[in-house]
Amino acid sequence: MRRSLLVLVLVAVSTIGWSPARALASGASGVSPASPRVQADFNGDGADDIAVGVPGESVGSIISAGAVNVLLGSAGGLSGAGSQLFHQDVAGIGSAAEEFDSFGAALAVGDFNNDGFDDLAVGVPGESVGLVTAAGAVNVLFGSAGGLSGAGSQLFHQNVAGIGSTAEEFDFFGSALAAGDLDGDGIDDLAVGVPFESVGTVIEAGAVNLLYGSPTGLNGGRASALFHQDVAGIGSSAQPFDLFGASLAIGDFNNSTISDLAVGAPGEAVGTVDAAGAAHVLFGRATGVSGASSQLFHQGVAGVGSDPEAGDFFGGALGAGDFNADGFADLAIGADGESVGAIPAAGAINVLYGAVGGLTTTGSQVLHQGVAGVGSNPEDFDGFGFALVGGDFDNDGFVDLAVGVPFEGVGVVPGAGAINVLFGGGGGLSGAGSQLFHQDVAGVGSTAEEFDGFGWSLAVGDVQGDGPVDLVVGVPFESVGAVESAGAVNAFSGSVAGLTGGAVLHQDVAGIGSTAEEFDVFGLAVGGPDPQSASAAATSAISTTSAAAAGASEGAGRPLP
Ligand SMILES: [Ca+2]
Ligand SMILES: [Ca+2]
Ligand SMILES: [Ca+2]
Ligand SMILES: [Ca+2]
Repeated sequence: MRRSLLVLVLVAVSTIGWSPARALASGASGVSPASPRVQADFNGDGADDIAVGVPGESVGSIISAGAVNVLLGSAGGLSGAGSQLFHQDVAGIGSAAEEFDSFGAALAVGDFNNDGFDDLAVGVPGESVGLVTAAGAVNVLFGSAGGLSGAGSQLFHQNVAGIGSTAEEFDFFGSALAAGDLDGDGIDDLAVGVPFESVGTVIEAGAVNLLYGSPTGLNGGRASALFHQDVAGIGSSAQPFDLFGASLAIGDFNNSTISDLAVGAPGEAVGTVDAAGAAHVLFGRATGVSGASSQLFHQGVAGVGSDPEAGDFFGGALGAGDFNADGFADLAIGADGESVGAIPAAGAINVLYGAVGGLTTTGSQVLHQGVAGVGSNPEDFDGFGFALVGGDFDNDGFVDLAVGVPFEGVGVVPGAGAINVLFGGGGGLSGAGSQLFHQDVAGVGSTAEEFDGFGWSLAVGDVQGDGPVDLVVGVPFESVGAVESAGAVNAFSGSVAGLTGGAVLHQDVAGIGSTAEEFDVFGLAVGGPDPQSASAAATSAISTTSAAAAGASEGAGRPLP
């Protein structure tokens, strides 16, 4: 298969969180959410909690209905103690568990009803709406002193009154999610990626539904909005397989005090170059988000490094954070299909910095494993940049960036996966002092095995409640004992010295609901509260989210190379 086609297939499968192949392989969808608030957690105890998507989970005998395990933070770090299990057959949660719903393929955390407890949005991209197969849906679970529950939960899809467009087959609404306050009313809002939405007759052009928070939850106040490339002010135009909405991130890129929405379109053709990819910035205002003055970036725009090439999938993952601590949020854009020199799909990221007026190409960077200080080397199909998340891991006031490299070989073990951690500073991100982790690094639990997919998904939160931001790495194809692709997550702790390895958590760990079963793909998506908000030194009003990636972040059923 030609590389570009291969990558396209990989991306398509990985971004949707569901596919027919998923029953055989597993799924992929990546999303990490955030909300601009200090100490955001579901039960309000001061330690951030982490949601782990298990979209391949069977509910009873219903295969790949999907579930979410919620793991609670504490001074000792993430553990199974007090954890919760949710799926669509839990009381109060809308719809019902059905085959290939893939509940948990994407996750986002925010306080959507402004009661001080974080709430959880769960993507269910394979959900059928009425008789419409895989139109997709989102369940919203609300937090309380007792943690998350099904009580008062909300269910959204495109046939709900007020939500734009209509539910159509294989839209996969809910493939990517991001939370943040996009209208500055102090209440978090939810962006929902619908990358396979048809715009008019243009198939898989993609769209984003934006639901605003209110004291009564999402969609209770300001009217929801629908965005795609044919909306006035938004760059380019809707073309087949643009996959607009495959990834999402939120940050205040123009430092206006109101957060803005970054949208990846990794399938975007640049000129005649297919799937080179693009990323948009839609600005938040007190009147809500609109296309006015929006920005469009891709490789080939003056000042943006590298050139657009087929299958780069620029925009397959996004990670926001103020890497240079100047008050303007910055954006890392994954291009996991990017060739480094002659090395295909080694992967790279472009970093664009915030300024008055939004993101600027001034000082922009291209970073990959061939850059000085960045661990490992670029190799065929590493997929560097498949998942991204920002967090101030060393608590120095500069947001740092974790980069998933889920297909990295470790020694002679193909596809075991790795992450590179790049630290922020006055000059922005750099390779200086960067860290490289995989499961054969001392202190990191488990062992690197073929196609574990370590680094497929990433989430951050101050799970210890001690200041430095902590990291959770999804390893969805990890075998638990002899159970293949049951999936696991590796926890890391932040400190002034950077990250160190911690617990390995999966469904056979005491306290964690259900049991490890084949192709559960626990960890295909992970979600935590706002990375920047957990750092007192960081600027306010920044949320970070990484979404599904290409060849890999928030997804399922992706065939392994
Ligand atoms: Ca809430
Ligand atoms: Ca809001
Ligand atoms: Ca900045
Ligand atoms: Ca830092």
